[in-house]
Amino acid sequence: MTTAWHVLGAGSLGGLWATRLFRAGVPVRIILRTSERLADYHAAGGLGLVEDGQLHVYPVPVELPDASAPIRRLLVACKAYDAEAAIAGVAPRLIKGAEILLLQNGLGSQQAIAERWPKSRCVFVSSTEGAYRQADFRIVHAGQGHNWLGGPDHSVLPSWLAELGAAGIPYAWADDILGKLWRKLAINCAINPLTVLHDCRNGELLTHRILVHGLCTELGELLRVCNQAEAADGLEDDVLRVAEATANNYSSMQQDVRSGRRTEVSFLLGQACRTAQQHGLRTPELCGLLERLQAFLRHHRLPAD
Ligand code: NAD
Ligand code: KPL
Repeated sequence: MTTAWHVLGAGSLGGLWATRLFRAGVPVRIILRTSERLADYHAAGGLGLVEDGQLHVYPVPVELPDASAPIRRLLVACKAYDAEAAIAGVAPRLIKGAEILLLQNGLGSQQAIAERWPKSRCVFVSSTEGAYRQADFRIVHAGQGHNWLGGPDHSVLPSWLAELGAAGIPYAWADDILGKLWRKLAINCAINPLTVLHDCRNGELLTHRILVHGLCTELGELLRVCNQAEAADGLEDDVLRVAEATANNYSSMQQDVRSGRRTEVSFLLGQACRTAQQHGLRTPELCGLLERLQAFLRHHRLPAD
């Protein structure tokens, strides 16, 4: 029998994955936090996905964390700061050797989870797809992108990758998933905090090249001391390319701040600064940026971690 995918976190990215898997005939179950959320879900009539302006609602089965069925494959699509606690809520149901796919941006949460559940097989995912919530259980597929998947221990290719292909989820296996995650983290560190502090779209950073250059220089040094030399190569050019390609967009951190939501700063710039400190590397531009960003967040009564 085909293994069911349990999806923890029915938000933007979790909804995008769950609906595509479900409509391809892959068994999927969404885990909702409370019976109130379960009632809201049934009232919404299912999980809606808007693609090219067209809404389709899919009756993806839902359950609570304390349901009885064992979990063999868990897709964790919560924010980085919620992921570990969310898994802990279903941990008694994880079978030995269960696969845990982690969709979180940044770094830090994945390692904490892999250490806490060593009997599970963690797969890290670096996603450049774009989705947002129009309403509860209504997801808009906003940007085409790609998903890189890989094991922290260079593990063998999982057999279920074909299910992603069948579901139209763009993917590739990455032998060097940590390099991919570090590269994305570095790009996010060079762009996202500045867009918050300057209250601007990504493209405006092209007029702040000296600031971007200083950050990219330190990020490149950090990647090299972390044995991620490949992720450091051409970083600044890539940051400028991304800022130009997404010139009219607001970064995800800027959107979080504008909507009064907690940011993932601790797993992005915070992680970069902590790692630099652990390696004894001085990164005054990055640390100064983190201090200014945290002061800004506190001033706006948002968590600074
Ligand atoms: P989101 O806020 O839209 O969704 C997260 C969901 O997790 C929410 O519905 C929340 O209620 C749920 N959740 C939290 N704790 C839970 C628990 N204990 N049990 C069950 N559900 C729980 O977030 P998102 O935008 O989908 O982002 C998820 C991750 O994917 C983040 O790390 C983000 O950076 C990354 N990411 C998102 C996008 C995107 O376009 N949205 C793209 C790339 C990467
Ligand atoms: O990933 C991004 C984000 O907004 O989080 C981009 C816009 C690519 C740059 O950091």
